[in-house]
Amino acid sequence: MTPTSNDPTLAVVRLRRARRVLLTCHRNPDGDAIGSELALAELASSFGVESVIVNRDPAPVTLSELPGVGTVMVAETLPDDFPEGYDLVITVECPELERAGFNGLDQAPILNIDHHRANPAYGEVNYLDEEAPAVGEMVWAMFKAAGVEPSVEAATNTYVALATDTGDFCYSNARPRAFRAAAEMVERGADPPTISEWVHDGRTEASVRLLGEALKNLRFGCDGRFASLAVDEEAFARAGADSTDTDEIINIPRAIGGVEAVVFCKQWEPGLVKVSFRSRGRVDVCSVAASFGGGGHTNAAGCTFKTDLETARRQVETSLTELLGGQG
Ligand SMILES: [Mn+2]
Repeated sequence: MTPTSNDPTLAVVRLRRARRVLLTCHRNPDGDAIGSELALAELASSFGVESVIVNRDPAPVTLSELPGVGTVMVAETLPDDFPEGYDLVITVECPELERAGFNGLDQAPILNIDHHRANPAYGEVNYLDEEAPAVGEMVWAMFKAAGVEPSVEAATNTYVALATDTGDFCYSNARPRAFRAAAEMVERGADPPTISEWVHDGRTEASVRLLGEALKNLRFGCDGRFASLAVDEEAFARAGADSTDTDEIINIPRAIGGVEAVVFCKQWEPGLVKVSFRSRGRVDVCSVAASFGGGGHTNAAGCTFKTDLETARRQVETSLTELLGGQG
């Protein structure tokens, strides 16, 4: 029986015991993943614990202003001194260990920190809280449990995590707990207008061109209750875009009146389709993602298909039709 708790104390105790930690997160990291990693690195350092952040994929350019983001390494394989040089791995929101995209992570003890549904607690210690609005909020709770005063940088990074995962405090996970943590982060120096500018106004030209490509084939289902978008390799090439340019595109059709769910299918390498879902209120897109082997949260989820773009798109559209049809 591995220790599993939604209380930050176990995680704090385990981190304190470490000497050198490898921090990593899921592939195609978002604001919650990167912000949480950076804040965890600061917490580790306050304990005198060394840490190295290694991710499989680069962060989107909208996160390039985050304090300390320059220390995040991107690599296809684990560092040469792994596992010998480390006595702990921390996985940040990886509902399965494979999500990190590295082989051999389990050669060191794992502290598993996540707020996704159905994380199987694969770590030596598991700090899991499905009710948490963001992992950044869970990391913030670790600072408090440890009695460590977070710096402006930690407040900023955890605020980025929280603001991006709650859709600027508009998704259904924007409950009092999210606002309480946000208030504390702002008290500690996080600056919402600056952060909003980083996250929303730091887009690349390529990402806007990719939006144009995606909108060309916008279609609807269930009498306009869901919208569907797709971009294939050629669209990525025409836009000059890569996997880091796909952020935010899914939120555009979500703003259309009457649309309750959006699916965005992306194919940037042959035979592999990444699918993202967003929804409103009680429309549970996680259940759709999970039926295809993915996961996430009620209003934001994802899955992967090993097939061609149109096949994947048809399958998820059929599932969304069933989901929304069932909810009448
Ligand atoms: Mn998250």
